[in-house]
Parts: sequence; C-alpha cells; structure tokens
Amino acid sequence: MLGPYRQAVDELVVKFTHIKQEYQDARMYSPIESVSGRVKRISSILDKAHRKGVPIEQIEEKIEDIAGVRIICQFVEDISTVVGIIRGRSDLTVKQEKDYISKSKPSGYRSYHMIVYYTVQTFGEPKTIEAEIQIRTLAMNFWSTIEHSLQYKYKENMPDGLRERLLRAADAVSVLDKEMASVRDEIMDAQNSNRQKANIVTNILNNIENLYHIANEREVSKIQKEFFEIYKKDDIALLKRFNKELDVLSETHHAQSIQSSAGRFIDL
Ligand code: 0O2
Repeated sequence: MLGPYRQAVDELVVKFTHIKQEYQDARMYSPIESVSGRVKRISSILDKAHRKGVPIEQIEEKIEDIAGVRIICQFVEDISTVVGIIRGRSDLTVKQEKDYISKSKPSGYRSYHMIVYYTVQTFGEPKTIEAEIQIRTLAMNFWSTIEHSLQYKYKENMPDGLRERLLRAADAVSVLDKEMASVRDEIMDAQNSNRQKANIVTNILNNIENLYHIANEREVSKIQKEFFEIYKKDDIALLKRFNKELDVLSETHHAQSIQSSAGRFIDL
C-alpha cells in the first residue's frame, strides 16, 4: 500500500527542491529554505487510525498525511508565497488548507498545512493519493520538532509545568518571527550581496582559468595577483569592474586564438 506514497514523497521533494534551485539560478531570493519528506510509519498510521476511530479499510481515504512533505521558509511572509506557488501548480489539487499560523493550536503549534491530491504513475496505472504539505518557518520548525519529541516521550501525560513552558516558548517563537520579519529587508540585502559577490568571484576565477589556456602565462599570473589585491579590499564595485575588464580581455584573446587557428587552416 505504501509504494505510491513513497513515490509521491520522493517526487514532491525533488519538485520543491527544484523550485528553490530555479530561484537561485535566476539569482533571486528563494521563499523555500529547505524541503524534506517522509512516509508515515505503519505503527503511526495504525495509532492514528485507532485514535480517530478509522477502520483499517478506510485508512487511505481518511488518513490524509500518510505522505508528508515539509517546506521550511526563513520568514513568515515567505509562507504565503509558497502557498501561492502550490495553489497554482497543475500537478497538485488542493483539497484543504489549515492555517495554524493565524490561529495556533492549543499546544502552541504553528504551521500552515495543505492537503493535496497528487497522481503518481505506478507500474500498473496512475494512482491519485493525498499528501499533507506542512509549511513553516525555521523558528516554528525548531519549536515543533522539540515539542513533537516531548509529545512522543510523554504521550497524553505531559507534565503541566512542561506544557506551560512549551506554550511560553511558542510565544517566544512568534515574537522571534515578528522581529525577523521587521529586519527581513536588511537580511535579504545582506544575503543578496553575498550571493552576488560569490557569483562575481566564480566568474573571475573561471575567466582566469580560461586565460591560462589562451594567453601568456606571465600576463595571467599578473592578473591573478591583481585579483587577490582587489579581493582583499572586499569592495563589490571594484570586483564588478575587474570582472568586466576580464570579460573583455577573455573575448579579445578568444577572438585572436580563433583568427590564428583559421590562419593556420588557410596555410594548410
Ligand atoms: P506525525 O508523527 O508528525 O505524523 P485534525 O483531525 O485535522 O485536527 P490531524 O489529521 O492530526 O487532525 O491533522 P493536523 O492537526 O493538521 O496534524 C497533522 C500533523 O501536524 C501531525 O501529524 C503533526 O505532524 C503536526 N502537528 C499537529 N499538531 C501538532 C502539535 O501540537 N505539535 C506538533 N509538534 N506537531 C503537530 P501526526 O500524525 O499527529 O504526527
């Protein structure tokens, strides 16, 4: 029974991870920080069915989170972007949304859940299954991971004192998310300029490596020294200018090497 659920989780994790990759390739901030998935263990499925009074033959119909995917975002604002992405996908049909962020659960749990229909192509025929997608921030995830393991330890008998401390911690998580949201632009600027710097440096190093194949070795090692000097200054504008100059130099050397090999061809 679990085969199609495993396939669905694997496929959905790949698909959402690729969305993050697409944002990165476009050099844009990704609302998705990380993606993970799991198929519920048989013992947990049976526990849940028992808890909810679901007969075995109705498990697939009534237990919506046999396949579970978790999407972690940096900021609360990113969650609605991810929800929009999921609503707009043609390979998913949203069955239900549960917003435990606007209104947290009595335990203090906060997260946005979407129950979706997803079709997998199995060996025999296509099979449409339900999957639960949990979308939450890094901070919400920290809280719920800890609280989940305590729930597991204490089952229904969590001591009152611990429960209260967890509720206070949930409030602190909420404050932390609000604080982070207020400095989101600053953080995103810092992340963007780090990413931009890393891209420029990669470009420069690629150019230097290529020049070693087509230009004079002494000239290239001079360029390399110059790059280290500029790099030490940690000035993105200088790096950008240097990168542009190298682009032009590489183009010129490349054109010269094409011309000379064409010349050799005509000589032959
Ligand atoms: P596991 O071990 O994570 O799989 P409902 O009838 O809709 O109220 P249901 O079907 O349990 O109840 O749905 P709900 O409430 O959306 O919860 C689904 C999953 O959300 C849970 O799965 C948990 O993963 C997570 N979750 C819900 N409430 C809490 C909470 O108070 N604390 C933590 N840490 N996680 C929570 P399972 O099957 O309970 O557990």
